[in-house]
Amino acid sequence: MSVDRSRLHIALQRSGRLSELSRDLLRDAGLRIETSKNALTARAANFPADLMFVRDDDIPTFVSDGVCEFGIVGQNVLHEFAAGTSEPGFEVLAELGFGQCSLRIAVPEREGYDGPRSLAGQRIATSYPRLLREWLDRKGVAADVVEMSGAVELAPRLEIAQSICDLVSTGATLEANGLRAVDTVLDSQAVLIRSRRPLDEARAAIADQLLGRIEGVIATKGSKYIMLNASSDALKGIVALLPGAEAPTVLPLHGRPGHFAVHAVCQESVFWDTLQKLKAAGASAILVVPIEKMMM
Ligand code: PRT
Ligand code: ZN
Repeated sequence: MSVDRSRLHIALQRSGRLSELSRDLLRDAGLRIETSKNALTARAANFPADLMFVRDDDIPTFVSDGVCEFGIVGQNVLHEFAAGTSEPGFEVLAELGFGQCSLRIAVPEREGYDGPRSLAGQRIATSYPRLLREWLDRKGVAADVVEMSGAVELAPRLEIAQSICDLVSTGATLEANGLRAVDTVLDSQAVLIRSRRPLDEARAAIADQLLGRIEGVIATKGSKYIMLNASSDALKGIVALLPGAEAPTVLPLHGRPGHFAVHAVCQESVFWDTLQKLKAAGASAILVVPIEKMMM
């Protein structure tokens, strides 16, 4: 596969928990991506970028080596990779708000746990040996790390280890295996990373464009546009109630002296109880609308 150096290259997980959400993010950023089921690469039809579909574990290497300028990967995979390198060849640009999970220590349900020192002298099975080792060192605990590439939660039952360190989201897998989470090594979500290798001017401009769009998508997801009417004496209290709104626009209402329309972008969700508080503070005709696109 030859790499076209006039285009950007973005490494995404080929198939797994992050695949669809990563593609959705790029689609929301306006990239038209047409893929066939088993394709290893895809071209954005309307933007100078190619996607490379790889195993998530390979994404930090691809980006560090400059094979791909951008990548989307879980912090768990990224930090495990970085723990083994002196100077990682990537930088983290944004947290993406999906793929949330935690790397947790879990012990058999009936075992007691009195903090990290309870693990001293144990064998702990994990697919994240470097992160676990760093955490144990930070806690000053001497324990054996047993590396497994999968099915870590079976280790205590198979007597390969006494406890485990594995990713957890709902906790159902731990429960099904008679384990309980007792400590957290890392909280994780998907992040956008960028290679530290310098780009020529033309591609640096494309990279900035892509980044601006992705930042816009992230900002849009958590934001709402809110409109309401208020009298001048209620204005101050109402503006203070608007969640995450900076500098709202206040416009006089035609034909209603002393009354104003307030428009604001709220950088947080607007819940029903906020609307009730706004109403109680004197707001009327309250409208909350989704934002489709945003560029800061
Ligand atoms: O083939 P490839 O190497 O690309 O994929 P993979 O099998 O290594 O990864 P994949 O697709 O399972 O996960 C990709 C990324 O999703 C991970 O690196 C995390 O960043 C993130 N993620 C989010 C998770 C989970 N949630 C998660 N629950 N990754 C794994 N799990 C596992 C967990 O370890 C448990 O065994 O899913 C199982 C179910 O979890 P519970 O707690 O909901 O029962
Ligand atoms: Zn993987």
